[in-house]
Amino acid sequence: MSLARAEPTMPEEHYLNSERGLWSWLTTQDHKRVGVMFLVAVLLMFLLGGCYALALRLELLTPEETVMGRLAYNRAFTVHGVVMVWLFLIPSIPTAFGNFLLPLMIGARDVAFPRLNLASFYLYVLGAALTLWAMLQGGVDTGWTFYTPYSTATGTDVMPVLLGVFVVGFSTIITGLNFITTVHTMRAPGVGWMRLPLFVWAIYGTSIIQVLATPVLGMVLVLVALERVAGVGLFDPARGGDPLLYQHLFWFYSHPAVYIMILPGMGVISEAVSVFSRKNPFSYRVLVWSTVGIAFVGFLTWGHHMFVSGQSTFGAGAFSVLSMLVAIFTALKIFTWLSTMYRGSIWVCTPFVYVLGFIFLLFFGGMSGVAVAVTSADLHWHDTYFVVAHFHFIMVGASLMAFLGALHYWFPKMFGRRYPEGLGVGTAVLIIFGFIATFLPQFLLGNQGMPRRYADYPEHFQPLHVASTAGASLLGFGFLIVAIYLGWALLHGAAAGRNPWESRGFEWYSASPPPESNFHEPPAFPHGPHDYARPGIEPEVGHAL
Ligand code: HEM
Ligand SMILES: [Cu+2]
Repeated sequence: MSLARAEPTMPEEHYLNSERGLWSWLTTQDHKRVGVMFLVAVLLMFLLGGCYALALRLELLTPEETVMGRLAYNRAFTVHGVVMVWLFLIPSIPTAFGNFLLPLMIGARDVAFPRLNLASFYLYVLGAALTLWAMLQGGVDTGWTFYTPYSTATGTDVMPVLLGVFVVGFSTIITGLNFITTVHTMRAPGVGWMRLPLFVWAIYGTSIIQVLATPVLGMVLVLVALERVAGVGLFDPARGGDPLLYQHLFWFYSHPAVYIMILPGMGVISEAVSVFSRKNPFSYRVLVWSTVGIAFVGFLTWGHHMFVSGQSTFGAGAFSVLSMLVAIFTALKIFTWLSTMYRGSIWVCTPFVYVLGFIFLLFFGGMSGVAVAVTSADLHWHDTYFVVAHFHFIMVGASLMAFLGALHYWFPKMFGRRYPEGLGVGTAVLIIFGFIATFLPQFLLGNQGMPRRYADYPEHFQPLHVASTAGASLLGFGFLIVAIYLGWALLHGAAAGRNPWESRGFEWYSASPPPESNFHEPPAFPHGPHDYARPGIEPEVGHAL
């Protein structure tokens, strides 16, 4: 580092201040502003879902009633699941970071359809409002999966939730179409397919799943609604229907949907591993093709949610083997990330701690996935806390780690400021530790036979539940610290400069925060987005503006 280098400064005009006033935000067509609005919205949903999570853990502190009765518990876990899955995890990384970064990362001025992008945000807000309205009406007790025939029979207010999730689905489809079109048509000269940043590949793969799978969800929600209001008899055995038909349709969407939740996170990690090891990815192609592979095979494994539904031995075996295939693609990614780190010059900063958390927890969650994909083992674990632990390891442990990693990695780009690095690293460690304390005991609980979705339990399960609740408190405390220091950094953080991580990624070619038009001059990228090792190219020095 030379002494002559100037302290970074904030650019005078950027997308945050180019136009002022609430109205200019609400009517904006700038993908960056839409991304920031989505970020605020999904963070609010995360806060809400998180409060419910803490309430659930509090109830489970003692074997008998602690803070709520059984009916209230059913409604609380439904709100928690619905909000976390449908309103937080599925939209989070694509809508917030995808919107903000995708055009910057391919050197484009905006997404292909900026107005549609804004419409997608309003559809999301409308859908979320409908869903949450049902809560005010007393809540719903179906769980996030809306299994029939219970969801068509329960007296709680299911209709607004179905409608809300249906509308959010439209938002997802529109965003996916917009991203696919953007990647196909708006890449700057020189940004070929095999030169796309890995995050863009991940968002592209996710968009394809979103566009192909979400309509199935939309249809099944409409069918449940029809069953409720008109009693058409598709799912209700009393009317000659078949509840298994519901489960097939639901999981035909919802298994691919779990990859909507994890693929974008894998994209974040692929970027960050390379930057913070200062190395090219061990194999760019493996990372790309495993993304495509996961997007494809993810459609063929839905039956592993139905091993105990009486499906044929052949069916169960086929779904079991296909599930393992997805695990192989995931393992290829993990192998590639670790090989990228191997002998790299590792820079341990906040996003990198989240990267390590992600890889470890994905590995653990993935292995437990392989375990539950073994049909005979799943007979024992199905509908127990073992499954709860499995999907939380992946959805919270991995997807959420990636979300937090993305937030810390791109915060300087989005807002032009830095947060306190030491506090960031310390809190990341605390969060990972809190996470493990929360969910590791749940594997043991499940294995001992603790069923999911029960408010009360036999006394001998209590010690493990207490451990889990204690972990959840740590986790909640960790998020609170993150909220505080990021909020502080937003207003008072030091200027970050254009490229504080000295990344080769294309998004760092623009100022931080970027100008309204993304780049001051039409971008020409002299190297690939992960070219750290090519001789003759010095790492970008990005401290000055
Ligand atoms: C990588 C991302 C993954 C995510 C986000 C994920 C998520 C989930 C979720 C949400 C559930 C529970 C659904 C419910 O009933 O509420 C679940 C269950 C299950 N997962 Fe995963 N999973 C992932 C990976 C895997 C892998 C790699 C496998 C197999 C190799 C797998 C196998 C299973 C099986 C068999 C079940 C059903 C268990 C049961 O209900 O008895 N998962 N997963
Ligand atoms: Cu699945």
